[in-house]
Amino acid sequence: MANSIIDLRSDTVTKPTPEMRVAMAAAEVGDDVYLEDPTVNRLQKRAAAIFAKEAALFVPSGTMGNQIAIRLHTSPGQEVITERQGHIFNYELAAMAAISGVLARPVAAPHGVLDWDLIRPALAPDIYYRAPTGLIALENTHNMAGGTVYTAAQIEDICRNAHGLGLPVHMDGARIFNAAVALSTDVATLCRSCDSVMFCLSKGLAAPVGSMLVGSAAFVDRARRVRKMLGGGMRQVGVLAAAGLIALEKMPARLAEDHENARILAQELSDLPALDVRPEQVRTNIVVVGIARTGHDSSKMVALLKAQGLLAGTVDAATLRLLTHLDVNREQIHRAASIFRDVVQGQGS
Ligand code: TLP
Repeated sequence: MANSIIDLRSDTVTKPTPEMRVAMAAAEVGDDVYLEDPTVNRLQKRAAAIFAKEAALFVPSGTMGNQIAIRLHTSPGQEVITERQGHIFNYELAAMAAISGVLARPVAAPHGVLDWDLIRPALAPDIYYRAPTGLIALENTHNMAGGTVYTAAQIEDICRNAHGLGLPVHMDGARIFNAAVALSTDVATLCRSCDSVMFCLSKGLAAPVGSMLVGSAAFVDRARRVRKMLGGGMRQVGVLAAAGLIALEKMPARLAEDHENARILAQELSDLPALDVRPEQVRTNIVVVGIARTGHDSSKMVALLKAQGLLAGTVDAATLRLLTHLDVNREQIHRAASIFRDVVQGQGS
């Protein structure tokens, strides 16, 4: 039965809440390319205020938000320092090369969390045959490393060093509210020193579509032009912004529940010797599961779990990724763990 499927592939699968649907139907709208959509304008104002930045821009996706930022912070022929498992490096179709003419300089970091000692050696020396470093891009929470978090102090240290060299720092904060909740802080504090921040309304915050790009007024003004160039200028988009406003105002408060579910899931899976799970490293809503000892690769494992009604995502051939979210409850978390138990013990194959 379709409704008995437990979908832990991503928090992107969340459906808009009934309150969002009502707000979408009632949304006041206008042509946002003329800056005349009152609901979009309200959402942008609120996002800027919550992040304590001058301005914000509604964009169709996290990818577009990140790529607009890269385009604005860099010049063709430069490099962007990113963590080796980072989203902008691995999952955005080489867009930084295609759109901005820049090259990623990936740096591996424990749990996906960079620091200045790791970044320093990756900075291009000032030699005519090396591509200059143009930008440092951080990811908080770090998706593929398992929802790991940068603290405000770690971010500030990177920004202070980067700014000392005249380098901007962009935050891929697709799940920045998860990080803030895990750290018992707020997003403004976490992103205080970042030159730009992208965050998603459509992941754990459950809006159907949309992300925000936040920064200075001048940056957002230029970002609006690049968004238009990329085909992201939208018209009566207040119908989406209305859901985004509810996502922004109301949904962060429930993320702790997702984090608790992720910890419980990790704990239960760690009882299975065939799996490699570290519950103590689960800080937010992402659980990575090493499956090398099961004798199956990720695609086989995903198929076996799916046959039992559990949808899982993959990081690589030996690692699965499970995300908790609004549309999965505690009972389903226990059931997911028991499906894993059956599959690794050979009863589900
Ligand atoms: N992440 C998706 C997939 O693309 C992997 C997911 O299911 O987690 N930054 C980060 C850190 C992300 O996790 C994502 C999406 C994005 C950017 C891009 O957002 P969208 O999908 O809106 O373009």
